[in-house]
Amino acid sequence: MTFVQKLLLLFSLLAILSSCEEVPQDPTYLTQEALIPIPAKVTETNKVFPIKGRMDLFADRENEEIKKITEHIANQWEALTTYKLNFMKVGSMSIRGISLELSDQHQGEAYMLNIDTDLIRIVAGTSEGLFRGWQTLEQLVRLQKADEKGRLFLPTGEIEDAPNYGYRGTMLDVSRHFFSVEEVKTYIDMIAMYKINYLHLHLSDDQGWRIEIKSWPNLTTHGGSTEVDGGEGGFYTQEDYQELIRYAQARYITIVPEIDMPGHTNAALASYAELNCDGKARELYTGTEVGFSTLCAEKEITYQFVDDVVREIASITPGPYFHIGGDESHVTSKEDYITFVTKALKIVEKYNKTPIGWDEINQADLPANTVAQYWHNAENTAAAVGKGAKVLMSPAAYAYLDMKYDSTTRLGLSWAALIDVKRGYDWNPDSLEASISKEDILGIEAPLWAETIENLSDITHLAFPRLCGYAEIGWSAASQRNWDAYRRRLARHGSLMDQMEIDFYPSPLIDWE
Ligand code: TNX
Repeated sequence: MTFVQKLLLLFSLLAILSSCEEVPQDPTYLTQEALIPIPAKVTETNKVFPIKGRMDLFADRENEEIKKITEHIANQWEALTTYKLNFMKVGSMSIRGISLELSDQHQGEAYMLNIDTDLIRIVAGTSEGLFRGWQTLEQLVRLQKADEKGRLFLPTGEIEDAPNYGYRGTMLDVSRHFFSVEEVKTYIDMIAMYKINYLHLHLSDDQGWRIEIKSWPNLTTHGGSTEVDGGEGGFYTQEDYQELIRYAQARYITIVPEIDMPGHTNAALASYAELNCDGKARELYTGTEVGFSTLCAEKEITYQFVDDVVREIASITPGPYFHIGGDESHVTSKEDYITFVTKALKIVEKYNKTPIGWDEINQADLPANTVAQYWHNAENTAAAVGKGAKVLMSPAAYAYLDMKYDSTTRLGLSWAALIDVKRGYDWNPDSLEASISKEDILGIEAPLWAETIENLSDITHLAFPRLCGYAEIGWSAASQRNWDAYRRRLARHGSLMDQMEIDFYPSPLIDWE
């Protein structure tokens, strides 16, 4: 042993001795923690891990992905506990800490989180899995209350966890009302707490075009200049969009861009006269009707336009998906619709993205890996499955975040249903429709349309707490889900949402703590 090693050993021993101060004698119960989504398996060892003072974070920081995770964890840990974490190599000597370990025992997002009295281990097969384990640990820390002496402890035990579906998403409509980069970032932090891993941005609609397209600049300068009720609108530059992508990526959330076509295109039709069959530019629109606009399926320029838009967005989108919309094209003839959607899907493929469309796209020829997003028509969806498509479950009557909770809700719409917190939680994507079975389902997505919402607090009032339930449907197996138990866990998330400044709807169905 070298002199330095001896010295280190001495320091460690001294630190261990000094840390032998009292810890609570009462047993702890990791199995009783109100985690959402509920993990696959929890076992408890009834001791405590004290959150205090100097702690180390062991990880292989030569791995770039893991290095980014360690920085994220260190920032969050300090914000939550006021304590700093020291970065250390895996296996180095230490007193107390958190270690991140890769192991081929796990795959994808699966992870193991073991909390012992002086070491917390997160083990996963991928960096994504390590991050999911951290998200569970973060939530556990947030759920703890300090004791009379102001001390914080974590309950010890082990969590083995893996997701039910690989796609657990939410959609934000930034077209009907525009939301700033800062607002979307804050929302990303909130949805990350519940292991949501896809954020679908509805970037264009009749009321506004929200993403810069360099080859068609009027789309944003003119088409992005207003919103529902005539507010000033706005748009993301390509840099803004990439900043959102990076911010989401650091939380292991993938952005899915949507350009809604051939209907829901008034903002584009107002910006470029040549996209209209009659060659006349439309007026900008600030109402909330749907189904009155269409791109001109017969014109060559239309497909040049689609090609440019898809090419520019695809080139700055690292995620695998591109959403072409395709809903409610009530003024497009069926023949034109099929022509248009078939061509648009091919263009998405040409730029190496997997196409997603609302369930109406079943009418077109679908490339083999297409995703049909089920929102209102199960037959359409089943027909798409018959053509080889996978399904994203967004049934409006259960999963639309823009539906009112009850008839007194100030914000939101009610055309599909009133969706209280129980209705939003208590359904099963695998058995909702006889014609859609589990093996066809890619995952679940809860869309938030923005006709009635104008700011972050409006967003969170409709999204929370229902999104916590959709996150659990997406992550936890059906056998783990139970309304009564969920209701009690959710009650403990009131203070967690307060902590995160989530202005949620305090549903009377929950006995908030
Ligand atoms: C239907 S859902 C729409 C949207 C509206 C929404 C309002 C879907 C694919 N289309 O254009 O915003 O209802 O709830």
